[in-house]
This record gives sequence, structure tokens and C-alpha cells, in this order.
Amino acid sequence: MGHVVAEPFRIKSVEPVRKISAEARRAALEAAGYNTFLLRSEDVYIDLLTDSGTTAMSDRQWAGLLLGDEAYAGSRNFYHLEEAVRDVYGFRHVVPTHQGRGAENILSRILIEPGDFIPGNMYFTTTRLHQELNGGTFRDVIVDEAHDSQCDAPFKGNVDLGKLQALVDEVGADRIPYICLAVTVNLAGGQPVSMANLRDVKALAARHGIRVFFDATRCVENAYFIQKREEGYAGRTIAEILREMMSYADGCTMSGKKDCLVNIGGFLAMNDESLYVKACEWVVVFEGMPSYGGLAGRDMEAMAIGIRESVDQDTIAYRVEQVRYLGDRLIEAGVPVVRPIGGHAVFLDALRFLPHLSQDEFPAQALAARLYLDAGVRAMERGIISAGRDANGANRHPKLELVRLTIPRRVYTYAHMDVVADSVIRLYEDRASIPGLRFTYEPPVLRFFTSRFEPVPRG
Ligand code: PM9
Repeated sequence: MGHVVAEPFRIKSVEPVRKISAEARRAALEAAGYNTFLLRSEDVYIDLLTDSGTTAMSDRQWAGLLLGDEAYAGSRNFYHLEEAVRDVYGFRHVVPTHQGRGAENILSRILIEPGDFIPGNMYFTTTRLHQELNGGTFRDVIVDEAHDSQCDAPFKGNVDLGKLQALVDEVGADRIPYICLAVTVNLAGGQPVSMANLRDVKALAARHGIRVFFDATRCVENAYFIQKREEGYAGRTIAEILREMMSYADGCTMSGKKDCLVNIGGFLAMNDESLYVKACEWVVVFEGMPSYGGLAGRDMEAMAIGIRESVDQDTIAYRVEQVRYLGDRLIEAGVPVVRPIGGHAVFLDALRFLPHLSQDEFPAQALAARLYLDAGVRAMERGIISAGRDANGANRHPKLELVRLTIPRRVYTYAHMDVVADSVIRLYEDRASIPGLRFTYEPPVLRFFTSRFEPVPRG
């Protein structure tokens, strides 16, 4: 199983959790329409819905909250945030936003014209939606291996340069306002992009005068994988690797709720002065003054501190290795998971886990529901429900139909990981008994958040 990387912290404050009875879990799941997003947090024992905003902040970050300068404009905490982003990421201009999608909204608005194409290394739900709302079309240019859950390649988040060049040839560089590169790739299983690939994408983009923007949401995890897996980086610090990664981008969107180690916050960063001016014109419409962007001063302070903490070697090593521990336990038991194990989550391959269900019976949603019933563990569907419908109203059928066991940062112990592993292994042994689901309510966009389901009676 490999060695265990112990917690690089002591626990100073605790929040009690409890597991409600099996009957109460069944009632809660029915009340939630079999959608784990609609469960009450109090009814959940171990919450692996997401690593977004669920981080335990450090004592220093909590202390930073007390230093909030809540002036409407020019808060000193904004300048601390700006300084942290300049130091750690290297971008000149920073526009705070309430969270990642606030930054995606502004970036999409200032750069996309109707009819444009935005290449990316696999879609992300909110990112693609903002591109589409502004008249753009997302094109997936990730390497084919990313769609194969069993392929063990070290950098399955990489861009296929051939696919990217083909898109440029097809639509012309002037129809591509920017390349959107996620580091790591959430829906591929938290898979990283190699430094060599980042460099190559930037070079190709530069040849055609196309900008590159990173979705930097989990970029520190990506830097850790580069340090571990890419030749020439073993002796480099996470901070050095991160700065080199960012040097291949013109800017980034960031959901601070992940790698910036905060419960709320995000930002848009860039080097180009004229783009920054445009971003400031829109941030006042959707978020707030350019010096707070939908955040309290105290939130910006916590994020500034979190950004600096995030590049600490012990912090990131523990984070990624704890995820690997859970993954390794499942692999040893023969449970089908996305390989290699990614940075923020272990992804169950629901098509292989429940081969008796077709994708239209929503196997990942069904498996997530059963996991809650079994152990009070909450996970998230990342498959056909998340992929939504295309412009003609037909269900998109992604190759990956996954249940994501997402590990919050600094929150759960290895004992919690064992409880989760034991439950998943139990379900795998009893997998034939898990029924499919069908919709009882489906919203028009981002349906995974609020749709409702019922079990399909077995014939
Ligand atoms: N990710 C997650 O659970 C939270 C909501 S699920 C739609 O994985 C990437 C790669 C993300 C992400 C959120 C966002 C949006 C952008 N890019 O949630 O708006 O994983 O802060 O960030 C979620 P915000």
C-alpha cells in the first residue's frame, strides 16, 4: 500500500459529526430526490461531495479574519491578496471575485464574441456554460487517454497538440480568443498537465497570436504531480514549479475554494493592462468594486494567507498522498477507479462498477445514492447528469461516468478514509442489487445541482 504521509498539523478545534440511522438515511435520500446535492449536511456522516470551500483553514487564516479592513474601496486586504498573487503566481493584475465562476463570467464576457471557439482540456460545467452564454463553442482538445479510465499515463490532462492545431486550421486563429487550460483536469479524474505540454501549448498559441488562460483552480496539486513525475523537477520547490507553470499563461481564473485553502473566494488574474481595464468595467456590474469583487476584506485576507500556505511542501504532499491512500485501498480490492489516482479525489468508474445499468439509467447517480444509504458518505455524480444536454436537447453521453469521492483539505483523517473504503468495497461486492434512476424533475441548465430522481423498478 505504500507509506502513509501523516497530517502536517495538530487539530486545535473539532466539529462533531454523527451517522444517522439507516431508516433516517433512507428518508433523507428520498426527501432529496436521490440527489446528493439536495441532502442536508447534518444528515451526512462523511462529506465527500466536494473539495470546494470545504477546507479547514489554518490558525493563521482564522487570525487573518480578524484583520479584515471592511472599507468599501481600497481595503488593505486587497493589496495583501494582490501581493500574494503576484508573488506566488506571477501575474500583475488581480480582480477578486466571489468564487471561480465569477472570474469565468468576466473572462468569457471580455474575450468571447458570438461564433468563437474555445479549446480546452476537457470541459468543466460552469466554465463551458459561461463560454456558451457568451456565444462561444467549447472544443475538447485533451489527449484521448483522458477518456480511458484504465490508462495509467502520468499526465492525462495534457492537450493533444494535433487536435489543437486542427481546430486552428479549421476555424482560424481569429475565431479563437483564448485557450482555456485546466491544471489539473477535474472531470478527467484530477489528472495533471505536464510542464512540457504547458510549454508546447503556449508556443503553439503564440505562433498564432492566441492567448492562453489557465483554470488554476487546482494548480498546486498539478505542480506536485510535476515534481513527482516529470523529469528534471524532483529537486525544484512547489513554488518554483508553480511560477514556471504560470509563465506559460497570459492569466488565469481561480476558484480560491480549492487550492487557495479558503471557504469562499476567487479571482481573475492577468498581465495585460488593457484586459485588466475591461475586467474592471465588468466586475463592478457582477461582483463589486475591483478592490473587493464580492468578497469581504477578511475573506481576501484569508485567501492571501492561504495562497502562501498552499505551496508548502508538507501541506501539498499530505493532501495528495491522502487521496492516493484511499485510491490504493480501492485498487487493492479490485474496485474500478480512474487511474492513476488524481489530486483531489478518487473517481469510481460507474460503468464498470454497475455493468448491468446502461448510461441512460444514470449509474453514477445511482451509485452515489447507494453509498449514502450504506454509510452516510456523500459523493458527487460526474457523468451523464453533469454533462447535460446539447443544443438539440439530446443528452450528452460522456465516455467517463464517474462517482467522485472528493477529499476536503485538512478535514478528514485516515480513519475516515478507511470507513469510506470499507463501504465502497461492500457495495462492490453487492453491486448487482443497485437499481438505476430516472428523472422526476430536470432543470434546464447545470442540472446536476437540483434535479430529482426515483429508482427505476427492476423488470
Ligand atoms: N468545482 C467542484 O465540486 C464546485 C462546484 S461543482 C460545479 O469540483 C474547476 C476546475 C472547478 C470549479 C468548481 C470551478 C468553479 C471552476 N473550475 O465553484 O465557482 O472544479 O468557485 O469554481 C466544484 P466555483
